[in-house]
Amino acid sequence: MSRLAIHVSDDVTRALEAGAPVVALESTIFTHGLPRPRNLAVALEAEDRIRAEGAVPATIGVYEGVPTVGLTAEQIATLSETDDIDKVSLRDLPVVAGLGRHGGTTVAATAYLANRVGVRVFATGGLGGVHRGASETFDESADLTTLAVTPITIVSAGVKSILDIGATLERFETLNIPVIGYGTRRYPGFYVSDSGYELHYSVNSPEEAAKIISARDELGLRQTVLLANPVDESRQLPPEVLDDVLRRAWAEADRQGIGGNAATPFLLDFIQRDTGGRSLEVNVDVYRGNVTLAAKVAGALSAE
Ligand code: PSU
Ligand code: MN
Repeated sequence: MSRLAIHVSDDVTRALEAGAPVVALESTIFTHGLPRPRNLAVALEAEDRIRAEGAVPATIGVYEGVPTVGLTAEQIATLSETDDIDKVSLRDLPVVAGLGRHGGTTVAATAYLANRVGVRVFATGGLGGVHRGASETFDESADLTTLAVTPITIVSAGVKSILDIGATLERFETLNIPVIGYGTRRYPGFYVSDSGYELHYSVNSPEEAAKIISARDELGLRQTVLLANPVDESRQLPPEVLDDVLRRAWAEADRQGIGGNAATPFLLDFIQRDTGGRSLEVNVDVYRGNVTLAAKVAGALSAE
């Protein structure tokens, strides 16, 4: 796909030319991850938060077949309300673009498009990774292999809670993807501030993060730098609540014979209903924190 096949909004183009801070946002979070009508509100609020930090938001998705960096509010609204919209990882991108369809881009596809046009920082909620039972099913997110060849920085609160977190951290290591805790040496567990796994490195400021990112670039390394930003402990889902709901959600999925691609929506929906919407509020809080930190890191990078 030629560079010209990607539409970049005027706002984002100007910011990139000026070396001003830009933060990429994915669209799967509002096309597939969050329920309507909250999805649209969260997507637009994320953009406002980035602007409030003095950066330019670049929400990324596929609109009528056009991979777009910097969707308009109207386009975001349309995508957030489209039934059965495609979830677009990297392998889906040429198909959805070629056939002129709408699509919500995953972390992998968003990182690819952002990096391709020169956006250096990307905020999301949770990353894809290794699914439970992957040693038999081979079900690993293409986020992993894409981040191994995409020199961007992603702020997340860990990986999706339903994944095999230990196995995912092993894959990050194999793929040479650095994982840096922000203000912590514990890997965050998305809904909870500590997944139970330790990290080798942490930073305490956007400037420190920017130094690592610049070093990666100067060394000519192609791997994403992952900044792992935990939700504040006072706002997390109580860990015992998460453990309990995950156990029951997995048991119910097994009982109903739900696996493969159907497992994620089933499990996330189970967690949301079972916690009476509490997990949704934590999900939104997690995202807010990541968006704000990403804008600060983008600011520190453009000040270097
Ligand atoms: N986290 C969630 N819900 C989601 C995702 C993350 O709580 O839907 C999305 C992200 O866009 C991520 C993608 O990149 O799921 C990974 O999906 P898969 O495992 O199919 O690659
Ligand atoms: Mn999969």
